[in-house]
Amino acid sequence: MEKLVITACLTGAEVTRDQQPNLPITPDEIAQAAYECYLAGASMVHVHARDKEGNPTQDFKYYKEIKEKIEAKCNIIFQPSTGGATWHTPEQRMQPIELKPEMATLSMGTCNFGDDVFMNTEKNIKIFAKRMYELGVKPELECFEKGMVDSAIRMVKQGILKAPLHFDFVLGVPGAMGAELRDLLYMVESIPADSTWTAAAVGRFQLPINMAAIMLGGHVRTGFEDNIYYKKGELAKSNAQLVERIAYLSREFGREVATPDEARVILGLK
Ligand code: KMH
Ligand code: ZN
Repeated sequence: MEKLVITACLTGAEVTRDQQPNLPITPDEIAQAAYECYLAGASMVHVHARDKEGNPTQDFKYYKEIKEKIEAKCNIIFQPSTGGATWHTPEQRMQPIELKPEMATLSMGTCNFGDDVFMNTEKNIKIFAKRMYELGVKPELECFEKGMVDSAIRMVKQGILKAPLHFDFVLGVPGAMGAELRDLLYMVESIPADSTWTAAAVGRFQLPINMAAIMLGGHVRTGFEDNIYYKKGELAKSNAQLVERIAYLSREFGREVATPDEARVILGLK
């Protein structure tokens, strides 16, 4: 089976230090966490920036600083968020694309997100996608619902997205698709055959969905953005601890873990 690409989602926009005392927040902390995840077997980091007060920010300058600090330590793939927090404007959310990262997230539709609405109109998805392709950034298509997969397929036909696609199924968000095995299978069976895909799931669903992805030939996203626990009632010590477990389990199943350069080939990055 193809080697496993592990993405570490280090910080997210929603988790707080009160919930997870080891959450990386400053650019230095995020770069150090990225490096530890790289050593543990991650080949990509999904990054959300925080400002000096620890609040989510999409400000270009924070992403630039984080990118440079990570690149000074290792060659892990830097994948900034364009999702930001639910209250960020599309203009704010787009800023990290200007750094020309190899990949950035592109959320493929609107859904409820806890008590909030995560707004992604078709018009804005197209604006985000256009700018990404202009700058040579491959989108990772964040799909919180099956309808978002269908939108991606439609947008390939419209010439807005370019195959081969790379999907990230984010399951178990309250207000969107669940995170049972059948939910993942439905997503996997719905994408074009030449696509690559990663599976992420929220809270207690993270590990079982990650395990299923390893066995199904997909790739894995783990980290504090989606889940702060190592197991029930026990907070994880670090993002790297979660990555280490995935790398170990994958190897136990006979599936080697990709280096960043191997992941670049698998994901079709330049
Ligand atoms: N924080 C969520 C509202 C992404 O990074 O692209 C959106 C999100 C998706 O995390
Ligand atoms: Zn994110």
